[in-house]
Amino acid sequence: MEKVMEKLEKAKQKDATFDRILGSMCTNPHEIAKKAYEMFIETNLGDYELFKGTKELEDKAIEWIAKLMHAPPDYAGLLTSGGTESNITALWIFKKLSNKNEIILPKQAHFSFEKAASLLDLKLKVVDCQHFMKTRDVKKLLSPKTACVVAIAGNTNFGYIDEIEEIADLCYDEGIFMHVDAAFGGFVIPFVSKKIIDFRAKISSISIDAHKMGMACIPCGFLLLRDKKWLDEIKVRSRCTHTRFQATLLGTRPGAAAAAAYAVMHFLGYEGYEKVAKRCMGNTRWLTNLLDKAGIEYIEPELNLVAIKVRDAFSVVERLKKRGWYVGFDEENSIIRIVVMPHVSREMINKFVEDLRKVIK
Ligand code: 0PR
Repeated sequence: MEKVMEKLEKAKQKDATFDRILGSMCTNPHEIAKKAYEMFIETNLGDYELFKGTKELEDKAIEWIAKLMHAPPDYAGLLTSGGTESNITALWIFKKLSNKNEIILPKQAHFSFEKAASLLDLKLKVVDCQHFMKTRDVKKLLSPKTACVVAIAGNTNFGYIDEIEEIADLCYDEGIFMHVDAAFGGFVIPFVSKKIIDFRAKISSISIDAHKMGMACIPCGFLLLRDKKWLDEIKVRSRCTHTRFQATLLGTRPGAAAAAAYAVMHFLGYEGYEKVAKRCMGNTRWLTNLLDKAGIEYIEPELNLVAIKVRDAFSVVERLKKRGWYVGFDEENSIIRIVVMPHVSREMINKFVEDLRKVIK
């Protein structure tokens, strides 16, 4: 046992730690989430007849997020392994319900939609927008084959929010499904923005990740659907489990993730998350103030994500790495991306900007 533990320690030492990670949408899970995860480590929600208590925690976590997203009475919620699974599942359902295969989505959409397209044989019609998607551009791409429009609430590169309310109205009028990817923004926007991204708009579904700004444990996301009947499209009889049906992409699913999400949601409450989101926004302004002072250009942030304009993003990333910093980047837009997650302190930001100045001079 000691020998293996030593090997584990050695491997762990090679990993980056969050005190140097600035480009990730993941963060250190909340202490209570870690405790809950450990406590439920062996449970499997793929066969919840065996784990009724864990299933209750999953249902309560889904209820918590459904309330935050103003879900209607007939909603259905799934706990997933994250944004990718949620996005794939939504498109899977909407393709089946509509019997159509075209998806309209913004250029900034996450690459998980490419995976969905490849798996589900969908045609992606990409809206060529700069930072976020506008209703008038969606209109131009609508066709009788459109199954669903995807809009992003907090996109991966800029943290911008598409025109969700207006696009939802358009989709509703045209009888088209609309999915919102709020994997990143779902735990921030309700607390720091007046924009409506949830079921108060005429959206069909929304995905929100608890393993990002929700501070739960990996893997944990949620998919909410306006109508629970839609789940029938993906329901299969499970012949070997004690549970008779499954309506999830995954079979065996970690109950520990549900317990961790439940624990942190009920420990922090909506007020606790509001504090976290506001602190992250305050730290984002701290970062942009320092960038202003240093004369470094950036794209005005809408959420806790700053896209810094640099000349050669790839080489800036490499030089920052040599100084121990991990940032995100997008070569096409020539930006490096800083996600001001809960673990990103003002002290980290101060040190980082000092190093960034040296690197780009
Ligand atoms: N939707 C949006 C808007 C996202 O930003 C992401 C992930 C997803 C969906 C997919 O979520 P899952 O990875 O949970 O399936 N966006 C980043 C990415 O993978 C997050 C990221 C980046 C996380 C770097 C960690 C990291 O080290 O591109």
